[in-house]
Amino acid sequence: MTTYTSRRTLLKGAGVSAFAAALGAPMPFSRFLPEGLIPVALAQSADDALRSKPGLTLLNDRPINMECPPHLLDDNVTPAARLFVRNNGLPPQIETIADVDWRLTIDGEVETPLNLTLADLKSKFETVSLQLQLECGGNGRKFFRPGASGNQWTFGAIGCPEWTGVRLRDVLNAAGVKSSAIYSAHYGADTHLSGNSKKNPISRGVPIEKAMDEYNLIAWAMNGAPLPALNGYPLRLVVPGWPGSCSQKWLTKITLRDQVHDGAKMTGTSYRVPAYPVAPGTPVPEEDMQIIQSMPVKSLITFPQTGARVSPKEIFEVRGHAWAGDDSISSVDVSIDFGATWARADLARPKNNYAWQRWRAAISLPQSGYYEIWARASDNKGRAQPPTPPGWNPKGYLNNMQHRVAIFAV
Ligand SMILES: Nc1nc2c(c(=O)[nH]1)N[C@H]1C(S)=C(S)[C@@H](COP(=O)(O)O)O[C@H]1N2
Ligand SMILES: [Mo]
Repeated sequence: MTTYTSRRTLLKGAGVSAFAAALGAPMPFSRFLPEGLIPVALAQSADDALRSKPGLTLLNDRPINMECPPHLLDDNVTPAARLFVRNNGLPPQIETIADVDWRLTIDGEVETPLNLTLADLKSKFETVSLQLQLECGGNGRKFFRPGASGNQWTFGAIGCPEWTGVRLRDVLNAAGVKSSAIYSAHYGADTHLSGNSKKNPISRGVPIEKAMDEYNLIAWAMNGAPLPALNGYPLRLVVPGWPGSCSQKWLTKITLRDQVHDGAKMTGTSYRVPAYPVAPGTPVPEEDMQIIQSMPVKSLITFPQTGARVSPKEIFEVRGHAWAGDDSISSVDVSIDFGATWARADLARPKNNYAWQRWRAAISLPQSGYYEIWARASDNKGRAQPPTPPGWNPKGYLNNMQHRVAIFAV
């Protein structure tokens, strides 16, 4: 058979088998699919994604990446429709997922490898519900100078829903963690953008001490309902406090390893930052990059919405959330004068460890004009949010600068 398509543009050999698996159907003409083209049926349309999460901002459609504007994150418990989406590949098509066939494998440095159904997870382990923050390591990337490639997240790659599942620790203990286990490796059912079934879109892990933290969940529900398709249906990890990338979606396997995991997005500049401060734009040798662990102290102003109008001297409430990775919040302060003076906000206790904390302050503006409200959270280790992006790094991670909203007194 002859074709007019240059062979150079065709996927090599076994390349597209992952597409066929995700489609649930063979692709008789797969050898002619030009490299870089994603089957239409798998490239979930941006319209569908936005319909399932109205009001979110689409940053990329292949793969789908969406963030939530801060004023839509005002709920104490983030609704599923407001939780951001960070996809590195193509999610499994929800129509092709049969819950009864879903398996979670636990293997590697364990006494007894496990192969668990969803029913096994629900019946053999204690079910727990926890409100846990999930934030992308690249949240705030847009504000670094020089900029970094990748999704240009502003403030909205964060959410704090209530998750239901079983403790990762309980499942690992059931398999029997060997003393040789030092790191976890997480695998999901999504497909690499190339369609190459040998490549994972992302496979990250955490040191065994973090993996055994009692707050990590293998979750099947968010806010009492099955996980949304875009957020990992039917099963995902939630490893709160660390970059969201540790929380594998569409979870199929956890391998315990006797070395630091080297899966996709564990090496190079992925989720790693220089071990020492560098001047913006400096090339950093790979051996000087270290894996991000806890996310830094941060806060959002969720009310009022930026651009709001109030009357001079009118007393109104400002509120938002604050969180601090593995740590907790000690105080939140607000300013209406570009940080010259600060007033202490009321701070609520978190629902549980790793849940964000609600803060509120009553303020007024002295006379008509333009103001900004700034919020600054401090953590229990005495670290506070800076007014501008901190520690430049090649991929633009860990930007915990203060959130500012514009406000007019008229
Ligand atoms: N299987 C899989 N898991 C994944 C990802 C992915 O692309 N594939 N993205 C990770 C990243 S980078 C983040 S920030 C979180 C985002 O979770 P969410 O999309 O539910 O908000 O999922 C993580 N888990
Ligand atoms: Mo992420």
